[in-house]
Amino acid sequence: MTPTTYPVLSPEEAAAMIHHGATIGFSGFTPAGAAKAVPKALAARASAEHQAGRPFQVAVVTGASTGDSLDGELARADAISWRTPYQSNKHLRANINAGKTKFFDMHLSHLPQQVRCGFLGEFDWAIVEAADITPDGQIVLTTSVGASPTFLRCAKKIIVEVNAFHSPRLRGFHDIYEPLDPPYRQPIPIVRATDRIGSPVVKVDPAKIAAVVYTDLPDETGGFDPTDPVTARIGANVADFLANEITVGRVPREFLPLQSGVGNIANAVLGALGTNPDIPPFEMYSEVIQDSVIDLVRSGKIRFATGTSLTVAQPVLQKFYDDLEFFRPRILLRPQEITNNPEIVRRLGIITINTAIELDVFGNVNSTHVMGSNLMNGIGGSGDFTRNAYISIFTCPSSAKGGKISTIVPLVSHMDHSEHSVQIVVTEQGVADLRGKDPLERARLIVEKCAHPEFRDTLMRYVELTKDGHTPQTLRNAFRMHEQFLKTGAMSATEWQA
Ligand code: 0RQ
Repeated sequence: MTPTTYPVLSPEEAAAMIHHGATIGFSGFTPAGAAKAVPKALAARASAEHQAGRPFQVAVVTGASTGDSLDGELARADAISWRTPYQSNKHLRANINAGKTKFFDMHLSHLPQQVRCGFLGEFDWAIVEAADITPDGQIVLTTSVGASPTFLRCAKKIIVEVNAFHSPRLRGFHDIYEPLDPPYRQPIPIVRATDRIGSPVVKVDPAKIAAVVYTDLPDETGGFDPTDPVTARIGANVADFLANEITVGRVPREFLPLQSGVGNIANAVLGALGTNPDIPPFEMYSEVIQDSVIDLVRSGKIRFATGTSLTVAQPVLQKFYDDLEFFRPRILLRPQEITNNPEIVRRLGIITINTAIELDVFGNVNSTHVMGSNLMNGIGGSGDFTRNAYISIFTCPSSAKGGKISTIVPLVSHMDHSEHSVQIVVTEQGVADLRGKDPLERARLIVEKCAHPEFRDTLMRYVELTKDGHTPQTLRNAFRMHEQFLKTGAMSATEWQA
């Protein structure tokens, strides 16, 4: 429908309305559905202001990571004062690690409530991509929902990028539901992954819409690396583990909904689950719907998939649009507050699969910081799902950086998920089932089953160094492998101090 009632502006005119110091909630959860034209124009404006000797920075809040036109352009223009809750852009990451941009890492399910309750201050603008908008303020979102419903309700003013690249027929692929805040919160009435509880559109006050900007821009999603022997082995190990859980009766025969993280490994794991004949057709209650999910929905292995973003490569999105009516009853996008909601994750009994940067012999996981200091991406939704899982699985290759780093270490250099939330560890070497094990048993199992052979003896010697206490940690040695890497560029030849 033509939004005749709203001012139609160019991206530059829209960006000119935004003042230095503004706090902006942008649509986007991964590059899917991210605002594109206005943030790019805003970056150009910031650069011009800087050249004229004037300060210009804004606070950027999104659903999760975004595309290069948003995080990349604004970071390169040094236009972001602070950023939350997640990012994965190399330029922004560099600014954050150099201390130029303030970043705080948040559980993604927490964000919308914290925005509504004022924890992050007032929001001046919501800048949101839409497939369609009606004169009475009904917005059809595009390939992600993220935190957009909350930004749209809480921000003082709204700019809508109506992107012709996305089909207006996307109406019906979203289930928009915002819970009331405490003390008025009610149970969220989802008891099956397929339940719809909300509205297909976000309804906003039309008076708040300051501009509509017309665009025709693809999502800036990248593809995945082809599966290699290591990621294929990790995928096969996860699939075999889950098939055996069904055989022995710890997972019901009809299976349970799955959550799977983002990235190459997660994509390979889903591919392996799809080809394992002992895994029955299943449902996904996840955060990001990746390429492999679309293939599996088409083949019937995935009966239904719900997430907060549809993050797929362009050819895959094109095929999805070409066959929209096939996918309509099978794919549903929800706010991140609902996909990642602990209440629902626990109720549905979700099996969660996420990736670690490193994990320690006792089962603590670091998902976010390299060598304890440098931010990679952020915790994302991994904590929301892991902490509340029916079975929580962490995967990673047993070594990184061409074998110079053991991803299994005595003590994680930064902790995101504690041993209490981590049940199964999977590398290409094998599977460590930590359920019902004490710290020493866990340590022996992780080293024996999951460590790279190059580091296995060294790690086992660490585990056996001390018999003191409940958790056999020796503090003087706990970061020796990290120190060895920082000193020599490799963790091999680490010696333990007696
Ligand atoms: O570096 O990019 O320079 O090659 O980390 O590692 O092996 O390609 O794995 O793409 O699956 O990402 C944990 C980062 C894994 C991701 C992480 C280096 C490695 C490489 C990437 P290069 P891989 P993936 C819900 C789930 C947190 C959020 C989350 C992530 C790069 O999965 O961000 O779980 N997770 N969300 O070389 C030094 C180590 C390393 C290391 C890996 N021990 N030391 N570098 N790398 N291990 C979804 C959302 O929340 C959106």
